[in-house]
Amino acid sequence: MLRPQDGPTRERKSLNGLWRFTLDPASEGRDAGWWRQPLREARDMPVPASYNDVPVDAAVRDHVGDVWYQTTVRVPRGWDGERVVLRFDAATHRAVVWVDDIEVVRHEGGYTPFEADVTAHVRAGEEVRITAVVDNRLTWHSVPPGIVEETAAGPRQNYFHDFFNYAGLHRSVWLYSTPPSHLSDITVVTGLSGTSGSVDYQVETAGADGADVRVALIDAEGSEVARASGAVGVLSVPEVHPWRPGEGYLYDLLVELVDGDDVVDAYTLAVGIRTVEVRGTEFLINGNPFYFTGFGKHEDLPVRGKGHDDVFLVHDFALLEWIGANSFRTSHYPYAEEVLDYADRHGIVVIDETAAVGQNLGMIGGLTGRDYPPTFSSEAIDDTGREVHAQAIRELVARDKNHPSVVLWSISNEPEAHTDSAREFFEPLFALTRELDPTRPVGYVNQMLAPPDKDQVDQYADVLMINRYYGWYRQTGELDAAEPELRAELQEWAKRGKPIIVTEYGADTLAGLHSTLAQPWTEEYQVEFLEMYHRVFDEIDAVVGEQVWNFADFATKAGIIRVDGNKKGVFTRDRRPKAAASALRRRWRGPGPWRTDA
Ligand code: BDP
Repeated sequence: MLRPQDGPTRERKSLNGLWRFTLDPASEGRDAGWWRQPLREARDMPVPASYNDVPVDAAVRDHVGDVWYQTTVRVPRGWDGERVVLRFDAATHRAVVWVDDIEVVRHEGGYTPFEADVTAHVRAGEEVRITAVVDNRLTWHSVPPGIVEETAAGPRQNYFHDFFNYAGLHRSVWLYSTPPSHLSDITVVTGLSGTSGSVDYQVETAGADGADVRVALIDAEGSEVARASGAVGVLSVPEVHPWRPGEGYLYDLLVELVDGDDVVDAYTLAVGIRTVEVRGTEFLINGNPFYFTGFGKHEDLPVRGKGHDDVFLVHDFALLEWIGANSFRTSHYPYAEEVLDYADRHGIVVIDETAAVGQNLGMIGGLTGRDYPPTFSSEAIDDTGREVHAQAIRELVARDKNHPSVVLWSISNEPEAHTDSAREFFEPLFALTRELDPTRPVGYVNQMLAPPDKDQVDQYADVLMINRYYGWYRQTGELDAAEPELRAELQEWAKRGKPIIVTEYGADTLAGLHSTLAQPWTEEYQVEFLEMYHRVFDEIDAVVGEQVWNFADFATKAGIIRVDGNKKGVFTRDRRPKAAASALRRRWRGPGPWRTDA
């Protein structure tokens, strides 16, 4: 699926702004056909944003079930004869969309785009009503999973991950045009050999019998460096300027669908020429060992929740640069495509994660004292759940396959991994990911209950991604006791002969809380905690990355171990640095393996 783009043959119109919005607490709207008329008793709701925190209303914040969004849009006069597409960059967690009275698309999964060809339902110059019902319920058949529980006070959403279940239209909505004969997908795979580069490309078209494809590669200075024709081919780039961490050099691949001398459709794709490879315990980018520094992040902001925001996009990347981070993980779901574009342009390396998080009922049962069924079983995440997970992987790879910044797929965060059923669940998902993208390594993020002697899933992973909390959830406040435990476990993992990225380590820290003897929750403790981990990482060659949990404080559901959310941020939720920020900056901007040019 190609993103909407303005170009010589295509136009797009943003539907962002204030939509009409209403809750559907009694789940009446689908039966009553609420899409057929203007929503009754509706209020204004900005798009993109999570709806939860925008009105000051507990019924909205804690709503479980359907909400309805509606707007009208006038199709541009000039689009007569064009193909018209309605696209949602995301609707969390699932949606059905109508244009006037006609259902045009439905989609499962809160963090990947979907679209509908609405040409037959619109007329250039005329207005249409667009209605979307968005359902925030999490079930055993959603990614991530959850359970809706009926209580005397109404339905309650129970879920097993540690961030607030924000929902709504989190990303942009577009109406866009393409010619009826059009380019429908482009895939590139890049290579490097000495001073030359290559771009293997594959172009899909629709309704374009008899038309030809031609492509040209343009460098950042605007000069054409290679051209070819045919829907599949290879472009050779002598004296290539590679994309590399720290320098997001991009070429433009101009793809044209031509009929004789006529350009029927054109699309420009940014291409970074780089390679990724795992060799022994090394993670190589462009053949050079790469050491990941940075964070697990969240899409999380005051008021807008998970709504994409360009101001914080630019600000967060500025903070990454300030602190010397070269990478982040899209914990725990695919981020807005604007984020990946920015990472491409700025040479920031991305571990790209599906929304599979909280697939670990044994752990949750242990924490809550509740009895849950086995995670991967007919009573919880079953074959249907696995197919939903597989589809989430397909949509992630389809969306992000061309981003040079994406170097590693993470197919699940902290799932149960020590059981036979976990092994059986994940084996085909790893195989699927590799089949979809043979060019990038694949991994999953390991949790404490599946140490090296118990993990049954790590055998499928190219890279070991490990989250550990010695000194926080275990040996709380006892860094001297935590350090040997951490060292011993990492040394065990290192024997696997694969690269290790510690994808989470961190301590909740209340900004402004200080103590002379480092105590948990103080800024001093966070600094000493990180320093302890770094001491251990520096001793173990197989550790090729450190991503602190978390970049910034973030919202969670209420809980007795959360004070106004998770406070493991190195920055507060409004992006002020805690003491750990300067400590990390000293390390990551100082000498170390992360400074090697990849
Ligand atoms: C890990 C999870 C992450 C949590 C973190 C924590 O991967 O989502 O927020 O722990 O407890 O288990 O802070």
